[in-house]
Amino acid sequence: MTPLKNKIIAYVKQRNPDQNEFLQAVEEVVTSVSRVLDRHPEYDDLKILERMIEPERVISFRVCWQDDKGEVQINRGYRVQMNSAIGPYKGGLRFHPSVNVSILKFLAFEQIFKNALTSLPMGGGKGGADFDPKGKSDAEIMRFCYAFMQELYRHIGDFTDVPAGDIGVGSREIGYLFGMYKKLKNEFTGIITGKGEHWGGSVIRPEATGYGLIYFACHMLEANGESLAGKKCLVSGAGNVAQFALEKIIEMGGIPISVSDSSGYLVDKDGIDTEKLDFIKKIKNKKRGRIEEYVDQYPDAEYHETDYNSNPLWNIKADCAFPCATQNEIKEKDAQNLVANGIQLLAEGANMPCTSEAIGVLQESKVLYAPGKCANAGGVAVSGLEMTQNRMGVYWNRDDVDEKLKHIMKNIHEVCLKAAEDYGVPGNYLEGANIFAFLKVAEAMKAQGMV
Ligand code: NDP
Ligand code: 2IT
Repeated sequence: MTPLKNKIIAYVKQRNPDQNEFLQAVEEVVTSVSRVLDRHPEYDDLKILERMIEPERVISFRVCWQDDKGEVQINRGYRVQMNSAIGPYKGGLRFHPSVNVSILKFLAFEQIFKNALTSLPMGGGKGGADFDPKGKSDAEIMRFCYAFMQELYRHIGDFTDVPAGDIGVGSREIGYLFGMYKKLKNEFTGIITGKGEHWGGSVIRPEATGYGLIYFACHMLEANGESLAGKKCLVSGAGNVAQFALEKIIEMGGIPISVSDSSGYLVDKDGIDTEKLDFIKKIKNKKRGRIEEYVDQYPDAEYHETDYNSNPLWNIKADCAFPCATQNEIKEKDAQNLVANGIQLLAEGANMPCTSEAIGVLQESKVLYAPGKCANAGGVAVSGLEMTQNRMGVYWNRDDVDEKLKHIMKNIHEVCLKAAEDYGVPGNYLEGANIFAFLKVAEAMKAQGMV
């Protein structure tokens, strides 16, 4: 390890004991930043990285609500306002029982870099609650969202902090959250993105992360004289990001052969086509049903429960892999399996789905690898476009937004490769993304002084 890496890791460990996910996210960035600091010692003198690692504000609050049986329930709500150097805090809300400060800090830290890459003026933030939406009635979801917003509304605003969705928070939850904000403040402003098309939302926001991921992957392949046509693709997850990644893979002529959820994974060697994808949406979108139900309709497909130590999903022969479920779902052994089966490309739809050991295996084996902060930035990019539309009071149609999304993903691809080239690590998307984004945010922090 370099002296800088040692210093920063020791510092983060000492100040944030037990925050393993946050430490992992920071560790990944430090190597890239040391390359920058060699050329820009002024950022070291100003302790820019140390400042980026310290959230500007962490808000933690009680969320008290009543379930359908009349019982009182208590959850923990959070908002991590990480960095506002280049714009208002921006990032999703996650409702999942695993949510804690370490996970939200890792997500908020990644979001600083991702948002900087979009070329739009957005700072980094993330929030959520340790609430489990699984098995909850619609009325319970509504009461929880209302209770959550009754505290969060004090801390957000269209020029302060603009949340959106993430795991467990989709269009239904955004509707309830926005409704309560509007009632409390008596104003209709763009304080959250992912709204419905007819009440301030942007078309293509639901599709944007999955579509953007596949646009990005196509650029990676194109840069290597290849295309997605005819390529077999492994996809994990079956939620928002996975569904629209599948849709775009099919449109681009690729052949998706898997999906998964927190119970298990499904392989359909004949390929998942549009009709089968519609069935997946039917299973997952209303009631968060189990992906296992797919085999009732398509008995040639195989369903298996997941083994968390080494997930057999990643041991299926394919050309491209798109993890779209959650953090650390691809471990070292999974990456070794992917490589042994000749995988060409892995682009992250989820945030930090590969452990650092897994990334090491992919990079050593020269697999085309793109981290979430560049490959899944399409979602927050269209959120940024939604903010612009809200402020201007305009409506952009599907073609307008899709064109802008394509342009943004192409630009991210270019700036990552250029930064990687400039800093002597050609073709390395991870280094390129970190270097480009760090430079941009660091320059803004330097200009704004010691705030
Ligand atoms: P959804 O809640 O819509 O879907 C999540 C999917 O992943 C579900 O299939 C879920 O299974 C599965 N999953 C969740 N947690 C686990 C777990 N611990 N183990 C195994 N499977 C799990 O979320 P999204 O699709 O929105 O988010 C997926 C990933 O993409 C996350 O990492 C998120 O941070 C990232 N992301 C999302 C963006 C967005 O715009 N929504 C933007 C950029 C990144 P089950 O149904 O059983 O819960
Ligand atoms: O991880 C992410 O980029 C998101 N969950 C989307 C954030 C947003 O503000 O649209």
